[in-house]
Amino acid sequence: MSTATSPIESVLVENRVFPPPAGFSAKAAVSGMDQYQALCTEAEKDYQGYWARLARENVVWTKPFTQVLDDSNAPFFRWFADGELNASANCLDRHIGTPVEHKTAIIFEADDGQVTKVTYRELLERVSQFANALKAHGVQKGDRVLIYMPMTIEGVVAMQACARIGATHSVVFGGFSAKAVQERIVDVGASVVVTANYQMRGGKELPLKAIVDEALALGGCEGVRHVFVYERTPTACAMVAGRDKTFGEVLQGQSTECAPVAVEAEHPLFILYTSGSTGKPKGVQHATGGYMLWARQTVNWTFDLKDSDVFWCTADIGWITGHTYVAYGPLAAGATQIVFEGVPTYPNAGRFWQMIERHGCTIFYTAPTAIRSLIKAADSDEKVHPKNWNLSSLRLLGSVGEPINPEAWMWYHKHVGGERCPIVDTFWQTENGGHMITPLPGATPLVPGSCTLPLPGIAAAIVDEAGNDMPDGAGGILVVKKPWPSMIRTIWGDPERFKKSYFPEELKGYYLAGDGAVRSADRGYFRITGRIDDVLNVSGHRMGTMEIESALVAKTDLVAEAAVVGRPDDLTGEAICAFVVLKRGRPHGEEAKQIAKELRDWVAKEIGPIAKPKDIRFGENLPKTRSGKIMRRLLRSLAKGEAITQDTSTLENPAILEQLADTH
Ligand code: 6R9
Repeated sequence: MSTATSPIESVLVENRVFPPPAGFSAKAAVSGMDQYQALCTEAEKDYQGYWARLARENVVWTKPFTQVLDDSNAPFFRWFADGELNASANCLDRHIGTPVEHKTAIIFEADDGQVTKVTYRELLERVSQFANALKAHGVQKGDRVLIYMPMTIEGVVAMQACARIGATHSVVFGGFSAKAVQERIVDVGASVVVTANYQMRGGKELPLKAIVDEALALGGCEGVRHVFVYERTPTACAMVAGRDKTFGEVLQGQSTECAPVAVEAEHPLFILYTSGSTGKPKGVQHATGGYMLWARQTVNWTFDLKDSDVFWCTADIGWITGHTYVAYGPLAAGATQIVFEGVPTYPNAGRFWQMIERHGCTIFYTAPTAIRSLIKAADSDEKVHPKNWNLSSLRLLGSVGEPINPEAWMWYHKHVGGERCPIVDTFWQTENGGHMITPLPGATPLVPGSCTLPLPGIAAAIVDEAGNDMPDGAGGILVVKKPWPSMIRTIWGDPERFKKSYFPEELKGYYLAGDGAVRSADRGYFRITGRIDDVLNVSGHRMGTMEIESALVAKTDLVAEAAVVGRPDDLTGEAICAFVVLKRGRPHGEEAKQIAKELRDWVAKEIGPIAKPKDIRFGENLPKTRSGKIMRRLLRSLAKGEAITQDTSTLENPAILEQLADTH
């Protein structure tokens, strides 16, 4: 572990401040800093009492809890452990008999612009029917179901249906490869896979079921008894008799009523894989009770959700943001939300703005990488500039996934938010379950590029490598000092790795986020400075450098050695740069180009297109110390195209630096 935060960075002070609009504050869930402070004080004075209150207010318990935090086996914390609930009932059944029952739950817009709407009542019926289909195929409480679906109502239905019967879902993003799907099926021990024949993205029909077939053929997947296939398009796909069934087949004759199964608060609601600095992706396990508490509470606080809102989170259900702020939080809060199948640039880069106008979206939550690419598109083509659409329905904007640069923040504020919408820059992670550090739109004065302050009860702090607090203005390691209800419970099947990755001994038992951060000297606002481990953030997606290196060296006929680093990229935040030593010697010119392409395609096949290196450089060797350690700092400088100023005296073979600087 190393602290990447240099003191020089903290000199970049952003001093524009945007106080919450008065009209917004007057009606907001948290209407000023006094109220925010009062909540923080409540949490400080009686930590358990505070969380118990929120758990009672936000969650419908079938059996009330009497215990709050159990830290007897730290860091394997348990929350509300003797309470029972059902997550799907917390999203659907709770609204039955209230005015929300017949309210639109989901406005689905397909890739081609077709719109389908479902009410809460209809969603409950579809979820129940799907839950019955799972039960009829032997799925029981505690079984794992792997979901590999496009953004659709059916994807949300599949997740909710698992939750309804106490099965643990593991959603895999539709952009991951067969190999990645297989690894997750094996690790999680799935008995059923839910997928679609195809997915529609940007006017193209892309196979999903064929990738599942390929994954299952890779071996180790004997536990998979059934594959349910949603027929997204009329095009046929191969079906294995006995194993594979269409949604039509499995839903046939199933009742639209299914009693939700009450589970213990600690029962694993889902396992979601994410990249770490070492080894294979980790299965982050979340617990039902604490997660549901925070999913609903943060929708109410951070997004200030009102009954009249039309909420839109653009994240895919394959990521944590799509779990908490598409599949669970907005439903638990009774929101009307937009679910979008397609991509922001199809049929043109005005799609998001057009959809906001069309559906009267009031709260819009997206990633900086999307904003940056739409800025670029609008700059080069006036016709897709947001000014061409009526965006007056918007009242709040959000950002997630990576730091938002102040320029992008200002554009978002001006051209999308019409200078009237607060922007909530929400910092959090797969492991956190929900927002951690974020402005409250009716309370917090905003500073572009800063995620501002921790939510009440979240003990975020910045420390040095021994866990000592750092003064404001000095950078350090971001930690959370106290457990909180929606935190990761363990890494599925690997409790030791969980302990080592998140609670390293030298940090006094604090949760290690893996990011560097700095607090401003004037307001104590947090600014995230990026990962301090070997995890890259490319377009808001987490990628482990080791994962990509392993994929490259798995091309055993070609690659002898590989090292991967990130370099800053205007559009994607970070870009992947790979340094490769071939078995056959260093290639030049056309041959180098051709092999680089071959390696990129290979990585796409091993992991997924999002892991493709942007840059591939070839050398006869990698820069190593005499003891054989790869000097990654040098590689980072080379990737950026910087002159090497570091001490290279320990370098075994300085001549290779020149080779690796060459982008062919
Ligand atoms: C929700 C999500 C987590 C990593 C995290 C950090 C980066 C997320 C951010 C942010 C700065 C923000 N990150 N939100 N950095 N400002 N508002 O993205 O989860 O996919 O697990 O990624 O993303 O580096 O550690 P996940």
